[in-house]
Amino acid sequence: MDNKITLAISKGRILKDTIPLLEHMGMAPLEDLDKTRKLLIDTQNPNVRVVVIRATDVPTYVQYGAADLGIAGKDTLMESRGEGLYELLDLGICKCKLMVAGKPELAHAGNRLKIATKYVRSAKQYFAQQGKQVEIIKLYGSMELAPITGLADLIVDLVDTGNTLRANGLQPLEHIADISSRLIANKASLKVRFDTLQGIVEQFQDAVANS
Ligand code: PRT
Ligand code: MG
Repeated sequence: MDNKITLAISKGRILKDTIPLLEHMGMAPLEDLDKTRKLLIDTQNPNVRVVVIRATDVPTYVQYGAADLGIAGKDTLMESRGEGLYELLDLGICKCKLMVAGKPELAHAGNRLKIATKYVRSAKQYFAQQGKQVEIIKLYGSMELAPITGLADLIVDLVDTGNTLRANGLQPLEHIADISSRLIANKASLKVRFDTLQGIVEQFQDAVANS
């Protein structure tokens, strides 16, 4: 491995909203990320390259130091243990809310509520704080289907416009957390390469404020 700084970014909407920031910073990827099959991509900054990976893998790459920096949703970070990494900056992109949603009439069912979610850790923590005993059912997608089919009483999912919920006859019920994407760093990298990483963090700050 050479001595470049590696920035891990998750595919999909976070990548899409990160590109303008990278362009502002003179750190745009040198290949069209929609077309290339490469996973390790050089940028306009000769000292920085990016890896584009699944959202849930970003904290893992950064935690183990395979990437020095990463960009991940707060939702993803709340699900990871967060060991070995620092959250440095709120990038203010990909904003949404983590919410309890469902049909209001099922929200207070007398028996132990069944909650379908991809956010097991956040859901457990939230309902424990509420003093509610719930059964968590782990899903990997299409949470909205669970209350409709009777798999669960409620869901915990990300909500932006609320259109997806409405289209499926569901409503946002309780707010758990405000979500946006964060710049994270490997703790050891930050110590060893402080000046270089600090410079990149300042560039991100400037891009967030001015792009
Ligand atoms: O496929 P994969 O599981 O990897 O991810 P994904 O397809 O759910 O989304 P991706 O990878 O493009 O981006 C995921 C990240 O974007 C999340 O971790 C959040 O930090 C952020 N983000 C911001 C969102 C949303 N807004 C969002 N609205 N991620 C997902 N959604 C989904 C939500 O799950 C629901 O299905 O959009 C739907 C709700 O949107 P509205 O506008 O109908 O309310
Ligand atoms: Mg997806």
